[in-house]
Amino acid sequence: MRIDIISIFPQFFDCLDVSLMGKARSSGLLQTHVWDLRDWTQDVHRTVDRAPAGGGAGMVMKPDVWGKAIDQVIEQAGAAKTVLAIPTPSGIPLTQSQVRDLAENTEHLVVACGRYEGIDQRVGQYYQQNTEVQVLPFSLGDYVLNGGEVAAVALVEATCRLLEGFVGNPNSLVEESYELSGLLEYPAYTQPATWRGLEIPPVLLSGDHQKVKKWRRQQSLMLTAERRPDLIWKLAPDVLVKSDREILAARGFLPAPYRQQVRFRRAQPGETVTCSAIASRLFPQACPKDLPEEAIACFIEDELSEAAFKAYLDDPNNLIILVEVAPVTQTGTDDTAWETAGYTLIEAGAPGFLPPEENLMQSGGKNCAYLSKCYLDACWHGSGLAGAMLEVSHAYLQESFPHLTKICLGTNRENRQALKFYRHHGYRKCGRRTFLVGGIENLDVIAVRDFTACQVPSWAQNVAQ
Ligand code: 6GU
Repeated sequence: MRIDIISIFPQFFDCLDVSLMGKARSSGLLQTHVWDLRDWTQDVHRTVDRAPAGGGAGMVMKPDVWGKAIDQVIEQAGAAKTVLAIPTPSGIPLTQSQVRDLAENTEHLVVACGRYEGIDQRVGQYYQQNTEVQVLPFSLGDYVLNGGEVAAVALVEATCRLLEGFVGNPNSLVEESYELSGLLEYPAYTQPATWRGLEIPPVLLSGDHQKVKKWRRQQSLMLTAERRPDLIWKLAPDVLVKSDREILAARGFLPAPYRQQVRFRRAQPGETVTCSAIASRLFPQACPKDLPEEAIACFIEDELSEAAFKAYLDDPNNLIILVEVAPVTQTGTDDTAWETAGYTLIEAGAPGFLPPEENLMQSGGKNCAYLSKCYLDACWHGSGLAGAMLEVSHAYLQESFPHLTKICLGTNRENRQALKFYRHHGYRKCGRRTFLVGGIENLDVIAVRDFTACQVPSWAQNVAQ
């Protein structure tokens, strides 16, 4: 690749001689030429700028000087096609895919570095008319530099490192941020294991490659959600697996194809209407197909009424977590637009708490909370939201009742989907019970999760609203 850089500060580009850039140049992979724009002036003052037409502050670079300079470097290079890159804060933000396209498809690159208030508009316009030239006005980001020189160096370095044979180990390119995954890169560590009281995360020293891989993926997702939510919304649906979606949902994101924000919060005393409404709406969705409607209606009236939820909410040993979703089109400032999509109810309590029912007590033992309810609107099945809701509920439980080391639940033994879900989230079968819905006996499996053996994942923690 040949690169011509035209600037009124040619010394600025001495930096291209150092490090890898210098190596690529001496190896012939890259030819760079730096030109002083003033060499194309004809007056004694070597003038390159004039006052802006129409008045105003600053100076504008003259098109006649630029035209001669650009014509000459294009002619000298003799390439079939030239990309004319013009750094400007009003340009298109430079991206990795644009830079990759340049590295792969460009024989000749000219960078025209403007200073002051920019280059006369007609320069870009003129070369755009030329089919052998592609004009690329680009910006590094939403801030203003004094001139295009820094941006030119950024463009050249980002492009050149992608040239075949430039980087020693081509693998070091593929795992990077923005490449392939669309996520930011996970954090890196090296020896010493302890530095100024800070440890390398133990998983990285465990030698368990599967665990390391999982941890890094989790870090990438959490970092991207935190720093670059715009990238989360741009993710293609097929780059995310269920566990990725659970992590993102816990951090407030339901990416494509859903494209909605989500939040979790503990229901407050007094929210009886909200709780009763969501519980009554979701209970029928989760019932076995053959359960009579009257039995379901009866259960809702008795157990999921506002009065029932008043009793739940008034007891500080209960924890109700609400899941609320909002369309991504609104900013989330309008509180009324968030809709309840699911909830959990956990019964916990004083040291040595035992789950309420006789057979649950025997199965779970002491220091065991009871996941009494866990419901999510069926429209979210497959979105990762259920897993997020469950783990976030576990995290709230641990935060509020740290003495409880276990949690148990009962679920219909015919409900394969639920059984698989709970098993995946660390619950293990430990008994049976009969569960009455409107006087009809249902056979339940009892399962327990031990937090000492299966910790609450870090991604589910600190998501409190
Ligand atoms: Cl390309 N030029 C200038 N002058 N300022 C910038 C920029 C470019 N990108 C961000 N700020």
